[in-house]
Amino acid sequence: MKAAESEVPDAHFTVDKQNISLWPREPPPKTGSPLVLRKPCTVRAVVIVLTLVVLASVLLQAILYPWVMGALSDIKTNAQLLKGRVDNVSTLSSEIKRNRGGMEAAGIQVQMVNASLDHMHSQIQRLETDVKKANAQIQMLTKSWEKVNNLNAQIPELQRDLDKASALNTKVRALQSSLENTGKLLKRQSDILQMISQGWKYFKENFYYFSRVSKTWYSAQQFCKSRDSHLTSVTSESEQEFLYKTAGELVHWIGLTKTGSEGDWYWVDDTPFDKVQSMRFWIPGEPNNAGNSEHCANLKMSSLQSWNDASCDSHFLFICKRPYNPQEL
Ligand SMILES: [Ca+2]
Repeated sequence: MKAAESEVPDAHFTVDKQNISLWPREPPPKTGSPLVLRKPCTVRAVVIVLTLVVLASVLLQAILYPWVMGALSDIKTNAQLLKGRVDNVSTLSSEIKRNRGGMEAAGIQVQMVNASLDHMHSQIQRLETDVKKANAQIQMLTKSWEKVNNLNAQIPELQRDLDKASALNTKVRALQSSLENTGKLLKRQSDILQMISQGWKYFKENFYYFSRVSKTWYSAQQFCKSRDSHLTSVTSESEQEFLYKTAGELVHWIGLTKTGSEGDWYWVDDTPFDKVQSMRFWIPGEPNNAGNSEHCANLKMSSLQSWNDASCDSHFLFICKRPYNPQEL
């Protein structure tokens, strides 16, 4: 090649008046020289072609470069977009993975929710059953309430009947009490009549028996005891009056005696002897304990002052006294 370059002079290029010339490094030949025009046409054509090629190449470069650069820029942009999309796809993939885990958890929760829904459904069915039962009970209660209302309406009338019944009951009790009292009175009358028929006399809740035979004081007391009584005691002026009037003018033993020749007087039926109150019933001057042997008392006079002390062995009529006791008769 170097040898070829050394042998072939450098060519120069110029454009003169629409004529393109190619010549060696030496100064260019003067125009209009007939010697230069003699170079072979082939070389000139080649040079022209080459020049055209170079020009075309330059023009192409000038034309294509911006397009290529733009294309490259677009490619870069597309590549960046692609990279971004790839990144997005990667992000989406990771998100999908995370969402998949979330979906699984959500699936479990959905199952749990389904189980809860089933449970709630069964509870709702039970509640429906309970509500039906409650409705049935409400209907029964309503019917019962209607019955109660009907009864309530009858209450005033029943109250009036009850008041009447109460008043009647009060009357019945009064009648019953009256009847009981009447029964007691009848029994009392019957008892008294029975005792009177046996020779007893009745005075202020006591029966008195006036004997028809004479006895000593002791024998008389024994007789009275055999008939559930004692020789009589005297505890009031009215009783004294009843006794002496019934006895008439006849002497009767009464139940007053002494514990001894010098003892105190006492009633044989255990009635307490009131010495002071009894002073008014003695005959004036009595008791004189004549012969120091008068230790029993009798009813001697037909007056309030009628008592006399006499010998207990003397024989006189006597008076027995028996309190009226409905339980004993
Ligand atoms: Ca006397």
